[in-house]
Amino acid sequence: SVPWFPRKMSDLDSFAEKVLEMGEDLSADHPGANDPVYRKRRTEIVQIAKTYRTGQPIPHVEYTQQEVETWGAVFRKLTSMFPDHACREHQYVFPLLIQNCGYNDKQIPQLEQVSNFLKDCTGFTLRPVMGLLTSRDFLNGLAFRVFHSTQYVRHHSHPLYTPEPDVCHELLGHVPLFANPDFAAFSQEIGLASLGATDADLEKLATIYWFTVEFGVCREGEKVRAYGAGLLSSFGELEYALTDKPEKRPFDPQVTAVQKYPITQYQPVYFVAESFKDAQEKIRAFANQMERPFTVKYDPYTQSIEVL
Ligand code: H2B
Ligand code: FE
Repeated sequence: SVPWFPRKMSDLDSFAEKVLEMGEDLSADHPGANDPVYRKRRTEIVQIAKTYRTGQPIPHVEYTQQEVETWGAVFRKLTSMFPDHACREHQYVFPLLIQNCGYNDKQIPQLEQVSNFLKDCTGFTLRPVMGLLTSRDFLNGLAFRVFHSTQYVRHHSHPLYTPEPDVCHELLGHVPLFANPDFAAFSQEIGLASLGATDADLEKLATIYWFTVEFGVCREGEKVRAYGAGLLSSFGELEYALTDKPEKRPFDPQVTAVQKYPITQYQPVYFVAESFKDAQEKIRAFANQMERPFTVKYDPYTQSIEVL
């Protein structure tokens, strides 16, 4: 039988409290695990995601001075590297985020303002999330051009490190690319393929997501540049990924989907996309050969999925 999947955007409301970990609890090796003040603050911020429902504006978070300083350290470090490491689409959008969304090192941009900006660019919106969702729920959101975004900040003891997504990773790594029409279409294509997919196919799509949206690199003439958010939000791996040390293979969904990867070390292999349009077409072809007894189409007027 076909796994349940959301048919309309408001069906995503059912994921709100279904977090895997780090929603209200932190795993033992998290830098903030033994800091009660940090944990209390996390609990406070994730209440927004817990009670958020489709169509509502995302409530404002009044970030503390300590949180803003952590963001500032990440912002300064990464923005110094973007000119030589980020793909051209990221570099095109970044100044627009500075102008329109209050991106700078003195304040943390608010998800609501960023979401409205993305909506104008590509129809993507952000939705606050308590922590990690299952791969299925997370990818299903992309079918609606909805990106689940954390709103809390990593622990201040390690400003340049986080074992999980935080608002710095979302805003500096993911958001700029979702403003690009080709990248938005590519991301939605992965989301559409995930709707009602078998567990085996879902695993493959999650791996493809990992090697593209998180750790993807793309060709720019002679050079290779980063477009994956995991790279764009990690100064160490961003530097390393573009050297000759790791292997670079051409992006090919059939091959990429079964590549093994470590999650706590730098990647030994990266996949190079020729363009987001080319990558989207390849995902569509991949989806067509999946075992799924129907096809899906997104209707942007009703924000719902047609099943054919
Ligand atoms: N959940 C959240 N909240 N953010 C993510 O970036 C994320 C997730 N990534 N769940 C998913 C899993 C990813 O690792 C793939 C699709 O499994
Ligand atoms: Fe991410």
